[in-house]
Amino acid sequence: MRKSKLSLILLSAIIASSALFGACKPNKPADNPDAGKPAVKADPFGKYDPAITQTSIRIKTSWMVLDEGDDEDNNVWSRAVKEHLGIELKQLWTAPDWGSPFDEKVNIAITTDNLPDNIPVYTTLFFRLVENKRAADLTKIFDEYASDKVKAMAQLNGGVSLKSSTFDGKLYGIGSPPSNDGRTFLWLRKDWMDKLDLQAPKNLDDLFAIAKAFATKDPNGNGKQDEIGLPLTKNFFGGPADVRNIFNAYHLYPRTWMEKDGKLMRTDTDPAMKTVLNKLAELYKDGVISKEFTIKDPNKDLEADYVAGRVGIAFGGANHVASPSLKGAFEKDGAIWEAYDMPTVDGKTINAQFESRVGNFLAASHKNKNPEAVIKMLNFQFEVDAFNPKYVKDNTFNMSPKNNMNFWCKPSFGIDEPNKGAVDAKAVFEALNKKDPSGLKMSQKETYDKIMKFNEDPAKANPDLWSNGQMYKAGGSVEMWLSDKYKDAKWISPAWGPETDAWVQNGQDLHTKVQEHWIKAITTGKVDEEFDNFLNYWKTQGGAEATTQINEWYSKNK
Ligand SMILES: [Ca+2]
Repeated sequence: MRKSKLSLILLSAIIASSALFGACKPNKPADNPDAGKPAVKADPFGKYDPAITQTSIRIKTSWMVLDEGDDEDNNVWSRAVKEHLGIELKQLWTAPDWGSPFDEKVNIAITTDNLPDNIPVYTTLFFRLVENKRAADLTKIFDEYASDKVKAMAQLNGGVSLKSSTFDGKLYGIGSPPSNDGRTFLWLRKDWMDKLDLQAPKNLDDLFAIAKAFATKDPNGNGKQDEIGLPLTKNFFGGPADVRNIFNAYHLYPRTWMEKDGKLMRTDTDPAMKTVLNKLAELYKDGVISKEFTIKDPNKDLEADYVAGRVGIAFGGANHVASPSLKGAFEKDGAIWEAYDMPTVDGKTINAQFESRVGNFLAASHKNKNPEAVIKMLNFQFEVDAFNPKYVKDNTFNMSPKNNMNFWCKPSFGIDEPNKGAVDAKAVFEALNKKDPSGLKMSQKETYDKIMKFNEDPAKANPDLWSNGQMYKAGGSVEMWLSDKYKDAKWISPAWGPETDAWVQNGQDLHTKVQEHWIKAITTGKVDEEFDNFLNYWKTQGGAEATTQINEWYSKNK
């Protein structure tokens, strides 16, 4: 990357002077008493002596209670950065919630140029900081001071962390990339499959045949046709039966932007979507999709249907078997859930769909005399989050022994290693295979212990132990999740940039409109007509403008 070359050329003069002069001032080697001396290597974990002060800001809601005697300026995190980095971390102010109180305070601080040294903010606020020239240039500082862990995080998802924080070639912050390690599996009730003599689905038609058998052959054995074949909700996404998997099985990625012929296009306007809508309309007509899906509560009602033993198909992550719906069905209806590879339209491996837009950013004030301290605190936070034994002896950085949520006091709140889930699962899975938990972190050891307990007597296991046992058994969802065939099976939206004005204005409405149009298409079967209606709405109600604007951005930021 260009910053690496630049920093090599400018190394000696700049390292020595950056701590003395604010980042806003030009570096003038002639004024620098250290100029000409050998460069001191930047230490990502070096302790300031004497200690320096860094101010910050944080959200502090009424329910973010700390142990008695602790407060926002004196807590497990502030004491640790003092001890290990020589940084006195002081909160300039707190806000009682995300959104309006926090945003207003940051906006005022931007206007009056009265920002803290360490600035953890989210999207719009970060862009405003940069526009108003309140953020320190971290280009060289990041290169020199960011730890390997922080740099690895910054490379995820095509380097979106730094790309999103770079303006005119200069780095003004660090973004937390969205996670891309999750993966949705097809979950089926194995007890129903066995009862109806059904085999694991090899292709999509097999899956739809299973759904039809579940809906029509009374697998719950109550003599009534009360089962739901393919669960669907009026929200389509989220909840125990996220339908995204069906679209992804056709290599379609709804509700985001994709590249077509070198330009960005809203995926929902792709006529290929009609293939899936036609299939869903057919399943609705055949009674495989419940006629009540448009009126039921997407979460509460569907969960009740699972628990009551009326649903045998679910879509969710490797841990979905531990969700209230699936675990509840085990507990109340004896459901045995197994994870399966989701079949696809052409037999190719399914790609998991991920967004690329960064939500949370960390910046340093342009007035911060030690902008590298912001990076050092982030380095430290990543070590603690990885349970580095040099800094971490117990779980108190997360939860106090009195069960208070200490993690709210993280100096760079919102910036996290996004793919912790797979890292934890892999550690536990490998420890189980080796029968050696000695290398596990505390939270991982808890999971390990549950599975060992489950293995002692699976027949007597409670639902919590059972669901963990299902996940971690040989050939279970965790092993599938970590398998090589899924390593690169990801689809990441190319639209990593900020939202456009047109989208801010009309995006929510267009989003809602997609749902309305899908519901109409599925329930009436008039897919072509409804799709054209939607396209017309899209073109005239802000969608065309949003497409033009995002492509203006894309042409400069591909
Ligand atoms: Ca029945």
